[in-house]
Amino acid sequence: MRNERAEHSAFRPERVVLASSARALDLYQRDGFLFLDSLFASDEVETLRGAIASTLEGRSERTVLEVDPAMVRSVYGIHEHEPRFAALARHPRLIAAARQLLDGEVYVYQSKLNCKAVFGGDLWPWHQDFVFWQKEDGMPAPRALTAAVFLDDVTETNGPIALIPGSHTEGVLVHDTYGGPQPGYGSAPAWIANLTAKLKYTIEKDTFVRLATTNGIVTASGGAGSVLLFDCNTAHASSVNLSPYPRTLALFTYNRVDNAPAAERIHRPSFLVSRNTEPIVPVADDVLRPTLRLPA
Ligand SMILES: O=C(O)CCC(=O)C(=O)O
Repeated sequence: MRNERAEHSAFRPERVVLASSARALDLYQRDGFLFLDSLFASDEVETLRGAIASTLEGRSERTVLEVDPAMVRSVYGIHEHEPRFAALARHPRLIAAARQLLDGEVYVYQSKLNCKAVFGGDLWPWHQDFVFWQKEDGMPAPRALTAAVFLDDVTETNGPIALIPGSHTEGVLVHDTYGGPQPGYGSAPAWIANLTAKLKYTIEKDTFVRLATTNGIVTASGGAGSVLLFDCNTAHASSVNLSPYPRTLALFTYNRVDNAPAAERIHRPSFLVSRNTEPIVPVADDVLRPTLRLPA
């Protein structure tokens, strides 16, 4: 018997250009994610790509390496340390989408550059994001989403994000908790288990098999400048980078202002959980155009 949902998995996510359209909202509510094709133009992408090398260069507590320490896995807090990423985090095209999909004012909860280095950038196992933010930081409700801005072309072989459509509708899924040591990370703080290929909370295998069998799996590939928005309860993962092409994503998690965790519940550093919960004031739409100066 043919399975309609599984057939869906043969296709990429449906693509729309405007996050504010009624069609976009319907897709997001149905699937738990939305793919915005070429939201940023090539000159805007070039501005952003100009910020990658310096962000990766320095090593600080915000840098997470792969088990192979020659490769950077992620750099956190990019919207607070790099003017071009600060502008992107407040870009009206992202803020309009986040406000529309979350139905309220938003702030940046977390930001990061995820590198997926050539020939080996490591995987992200199947997980949901909300369970981390609920358990680790006390986020009250699943009213957050992540915008992944493609700074490289994302293909089927350089580690695209894979998602299970409709998985967000089941809330927090049955999950496994890994509390053991993080191989390769020595004496790193406990929160490293939220950021590595050996994640603390992963979707339990039978639950994953049931969902993947009934709903299918889609991968979000597309050109640089495209944006994937996904709900904090959408099951997602990514594989290793098998290719000689980098896959760099700038990810911004937007949380609804009225869903900020209580300050006394937050113990992770501010580069993992932003303390500034004021509603974002968007910048000008052309802020990333090369001829313009970025705001201080
Ligand atoms: O960058 C990726 O491939 C996945 C990132 C991810 O799963 C996450 O940030 O929760």
